[in-house]
Amino acid sequence: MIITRRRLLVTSAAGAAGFALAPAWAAPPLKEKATYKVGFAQTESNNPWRLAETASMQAEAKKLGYQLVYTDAAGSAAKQASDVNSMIAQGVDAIFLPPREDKPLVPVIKAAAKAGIPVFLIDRDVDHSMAKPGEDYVTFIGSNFVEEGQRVAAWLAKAVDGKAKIIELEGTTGSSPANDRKKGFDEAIKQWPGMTILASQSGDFARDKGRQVAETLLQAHPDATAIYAHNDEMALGAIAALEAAGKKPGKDVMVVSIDGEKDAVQAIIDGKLGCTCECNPRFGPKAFSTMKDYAAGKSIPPYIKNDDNFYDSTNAKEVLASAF
Ligand code: GYE
Repeated sequence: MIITRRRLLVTSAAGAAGFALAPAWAAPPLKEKATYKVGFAQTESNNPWRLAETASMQAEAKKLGYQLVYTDAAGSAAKQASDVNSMIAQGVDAIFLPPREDKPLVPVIKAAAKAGIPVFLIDRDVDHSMAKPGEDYVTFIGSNFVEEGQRVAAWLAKAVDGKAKIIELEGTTGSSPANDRKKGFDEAIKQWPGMTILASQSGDFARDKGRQVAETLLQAHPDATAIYAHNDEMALGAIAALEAAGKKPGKDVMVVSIDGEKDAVQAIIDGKLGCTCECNPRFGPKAFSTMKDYAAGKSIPPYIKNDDNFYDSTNAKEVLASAF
């Protein structure tokens, strides 16, 4: 017999009749074993953040002696969904998934749960109106992206004395970090009436796309005085676009971003990038220890937060060597 999903009995008040039992679904259980076959369905491998994440997951699996089934969706949510389906077909014990976008991966997350395979979301979340932690997947482990956007907004406001005309380079459309980094930043700058967003467009979290979009938006808005990029790769692309347009990044236009990759920390040292809010990609130890805790029957919270550092000219030199 295949046990697919655990039925939980939840008591709820049922009027004068007293207490009734109402069913709710829980994520599938995981057996405690000496070794596991675990899937990791990466979204793409086009930036240092992704490479650092993959390296961390592979190193931890190796350390524990687990078999890691690794796939790379090459920037396609459809390919990532089929990668997860093939992991289900291979009968992995558990799946680690950074859903590229917050809706298209929901059906395969539910399919894994139905097949009795617990899914742990790492680095990106899904739309909670479509899938729920503790039910369709175990938990989401990652940074608070709203907070990241707020921290960058506060740094920028201070640096430009509350006055800026901003171009925003958004991450992958429909991804949880793009949604929440936008929300956090856009809402935070409302506190400063002198800060306005001239234009906001996706650069898909990629350096060259960021450069192209920045080039177009700078032509349309030559009065821009700041660029907020949802990740360092697009910020570095924007810095190249500014230089190509004969503008000095860090002086004529203040550039700010998120991730904390080595090239960005170097750009801070060079005076071209104002700040970057770290977003830690080294998920391996936390991802696998959460999985082991789950197998041991410990209660897992629906969200496990990664804490982020913050880099600017006051500490960039110290962190350069350890940046990814
Ligand atoms: O900021 C970006 C990557 O999902 C948090 O995705 C992650 C983001 C990260 O491609 O560089």
